[in-house]
Order: sequence, then structure tokens, then C-alpha cells
Amino acid sequence: MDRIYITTPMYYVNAEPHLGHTYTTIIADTLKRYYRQQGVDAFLLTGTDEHGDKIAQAAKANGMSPQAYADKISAVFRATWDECGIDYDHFLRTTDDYHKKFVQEVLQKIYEAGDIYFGEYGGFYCYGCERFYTEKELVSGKCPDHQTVPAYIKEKNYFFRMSKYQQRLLETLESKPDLIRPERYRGEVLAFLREPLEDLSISRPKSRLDWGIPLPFDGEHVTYVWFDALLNYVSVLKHKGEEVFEAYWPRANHLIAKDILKPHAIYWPTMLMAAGLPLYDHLNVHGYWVMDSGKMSKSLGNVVRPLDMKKRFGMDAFRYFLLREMPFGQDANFSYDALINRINADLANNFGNLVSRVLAMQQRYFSGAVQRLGDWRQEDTALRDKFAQAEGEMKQHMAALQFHRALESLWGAIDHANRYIVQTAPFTIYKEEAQRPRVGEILHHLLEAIRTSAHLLAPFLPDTSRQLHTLLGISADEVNSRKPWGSFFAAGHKVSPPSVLFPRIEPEGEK
Ligand code: ME8
Repeated sequence: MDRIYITTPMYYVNAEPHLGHTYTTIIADTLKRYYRQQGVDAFLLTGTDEHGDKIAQAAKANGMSPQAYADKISAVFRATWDECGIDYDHFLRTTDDYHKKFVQEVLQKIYEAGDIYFGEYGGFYCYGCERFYTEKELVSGKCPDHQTVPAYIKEKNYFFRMSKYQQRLLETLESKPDLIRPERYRGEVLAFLREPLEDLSISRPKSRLDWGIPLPFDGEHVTYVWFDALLNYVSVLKHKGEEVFEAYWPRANHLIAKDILKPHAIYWPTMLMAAGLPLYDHLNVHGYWVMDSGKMSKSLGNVVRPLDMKKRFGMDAFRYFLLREMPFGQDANFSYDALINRINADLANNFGNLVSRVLAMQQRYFSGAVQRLGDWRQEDTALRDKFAQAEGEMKQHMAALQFHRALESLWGAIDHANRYIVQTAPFTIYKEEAQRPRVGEILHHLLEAIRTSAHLLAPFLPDTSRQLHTLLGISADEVNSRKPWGSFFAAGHKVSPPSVLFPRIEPEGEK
């Protein structure tokens, strides 16, 4: 059986879930649902990253112990994903015992193999990123991501011989062009690897930071948070048993934004090499959501919280916007205007109207009973073919993680269905008694268009798809039926009267 292992980053518990975390988690969920629908066994991992300076500092600022603080925020992440209907298979916390144990086992193994040594290091440390920067990487002396001046830290640490694996990583990237995608991020990593790679400091002295996993070979040091967190992708599978590990590793598709490209594209593969494990299948890197071209921040009061979005717009409408608006790999702008326009235009008007017109006519003309199909006319075949074409295109776009293009293709078919109504004019020809059987046929084809949409939409808008199946009177065990167009509905099968799928949104002065 085909399998895929999909992961989100383990989110830091120093902030509550916002738009950015939600986007990555939603695309992960969409991919999982999509692969499942294709008959692929998919496992989705998400969770929280809880050790390190950043969390210790946030806990302190909140007057809590790091553990109590991590417990609290991690629970918020989990509850949020539950509320959002994210179909994850496992929620990992880097403070889980099995994870800590695995990190120590890997450290011990790499240490014994001679790839970890003790040395002194001085460098510019950004707490926001939890990593050292070289002078060259800083922009006007500041961290390019956080725009803060990093602290200069000099201390004795353990180092991972990352440099030893530079050549092998470079060769792997050259021989596997889709290991890191889209291409621009692969290009960035290749450029980086053409410069000498430094070894990675992987410990912090306990005297400075004790919120971390102790090194198994030196109790005076704790593990650097990235060396700890990255191993989550494997620790969970090992925890579930050797067969689970064998089944899903290395079929990993990691999903991240560009902020954490370096740890995932350089630290992680070299760590896997040193641990004697095969590399992941793909590292999939998306861009940033920006707010009217600025950064989302608490102090600016423009943080987008997923549960607020669910309440105000509905989860599926919010999902639709995120998936439709961002071309995977590029930055996208979040604005309430754009969100409301898309919901009103694509969901309420275009798709919502199609469904309600068809169900209303079916009700009014035939009391909801599906009519028999006669001979197909050219426009009927064209409608069916348009949906088949959309499905084919969606497959290609999903393989390239182009969610927005997949939805665009489907909406092309939905537009076509709306035009089919105008072209065939069932509401006009119904007036002639002799034309009534044809009206029944037209509506039958339109119900097929809605049934096909419900199927193709399921990974993207799962609640809407369920609602559509209910309206169409399709039972749970029939939802995945791929019976050909025209042979699903028996004559006399009852569909429901319309109900509003996507209410029109009136702006309320959001910015
Ligand atoms: O980096 N636009 O956690 P984190 C798009 N703990 N995506 C965004 C975003 C934005 N504006 N802001 C955040 C960490 N994200 C580490 C990961 S993994 C072993 C350890 C999303 O809480 C995006 O997925 O800072 C990004 O990579 C991630 O949140 C960073 O989450």
C-alpha cells in the first residue's frame, strides 16, 4: 500500500496559535485528506516544541515554571486544532518521555561514533530563532528575521560535526532535485552549501539554561533545542513501534515556512546521516503570510486567531481563503477585504448559488425526486467532461502542492455548471409541458456536478462536503463511491431542499 507521512513543524509554546501556524496545519490536513481519498495511507503529525531559552524566558515573564507554562500553551494548541477539525494522527510534545529518551539515544550514538566533540565557541545568538548567526548572515548587525541585535555569547559547548556531511548533503541535493521544493528554496540551500559549513553547537551549559534534555554523556549540559526538536519526526514513529517506523520512514513530507529552512534543510539531513537513517522524501517550504505587507504582531494588535476566524466566517470559508489565496512557496497578503470578497464571490455567489438553485428547482419541479436520464446532449457531455478535466488538473496541482491552482481548476468546472444552467434554461423550458422530461435530465446532470464537487472538495472543505452529501441524500458509505456520472442517482431518489451553505458576509469594519 502506498503511504505518506505528513508533518507540521512542532510549534513553539511561547505564543498561541495564529494565522501562520494555522496555515501550515491546514495544508497538512488537506494533504492528508487528499491522499486518504486517493487510497494512500497517510499519517499526520503535529505538536509543540517546548524546550530552550525562548520558552524558559516566556515562562519567566508569565511567572510560571517552564513545565507548567508549556503544559498550558501546548494544551491551547491541541484544543485549537481539535476545534478546527484537524485530522492529526498524533500530537507530539518535545517534553514527552519517549521523545526525550529517543533524543538521548541518538546523541549517545552519534557521540560514540565520534561525531560530537567538546569545544569553545563565540557567536551572535538570536533568542527568537534559537540559533547562532554568522556575522555575514546578520543584516546591519541585526537578525534578519526578528530585527533584533543578537547577544554575543562565548561558551564551552558540545559540537556536532556537521561539516563532515556537507559534501554528501550537497551531492544528495544535486541528485534529488525535488528533495527541497519549490526550487527557489533548494537554490538557497545549494548556495549556502557552496560555502564552508561550520559545525553545530548542540549543547548549552546548565549553568546558563537548564530547561532542556540533559546530554546522556555530560549531565552539566542540556541539548540545544533544534537538535532536540528535529528528532521529533522520528521519535514518534519509533514510539509507536518498529513496524510503524518502517511503514512511514522515510516517506516523510515535511511542511514548513521559509523561516526554518536552514534547520530543516541542513541540520536535519546531516543529523539523519550521522544517525544512520535515510533522508526524508520532501521538504516542502511555503512563504509568509503578511498583513498588508507588514508583520503580524501582538503589539500591533493585528494577530489573526484561528478560532476567531472560525466564529466569524466559518472554518471552511477560512480554509478556502487560505488555500486559494497563497501560491505555495510565495508570500501572501492577509486582508479582511480579500477574505470577505473571496467568500462572497466564490463561495456564497458562485458555488452556493449553484447548489441552492439546483436543489430549489429539484424541489419545486419534482418534489425533490431525481428524474431519469434520456439521451445525452452535447452540452451534457461537455459538463461531465469539464469536471473530469478539473479532476485531472487537480491531481497534477496537488502533486506539486499548488492548492490554489487545484481550487482554481475546480472553480472552472463550477463556473461551467453555472453557465450550463443559463444555456439550458430549465426555469424557462419548464413552462412547456413537453419539455419537462428534459428539465429532469438537466437537473440530474447538475446534481451530478454537485456530487462530483462534493467529492473533489472534501479534502479542502470537509464540513461543506459532508453537508452536500447530506443534502444529496448520499449515505456515509456511499461518499467515496466513484460511480460514473449518470449512474449514481436512481430515478426517484430524493434530495433535500436547499439550505444556505455560505451566508454572504457583510464587512464589519475589520482591518
Ligand atoms: O519555528 N506565515 O516554531 P514556530 C506563514 N519550534 N507561516 C507561518 C508564519 C507566517 N507569518 N508564522 C509562523 C518553530 N508560521 C520551531 C519548529 S520543528 C522541528 C521546530 C508557521 O512556532 C510556519 O509553519 O516559530 C513556520 O515554519 C512555523 O509556523 C514556525 O513556528
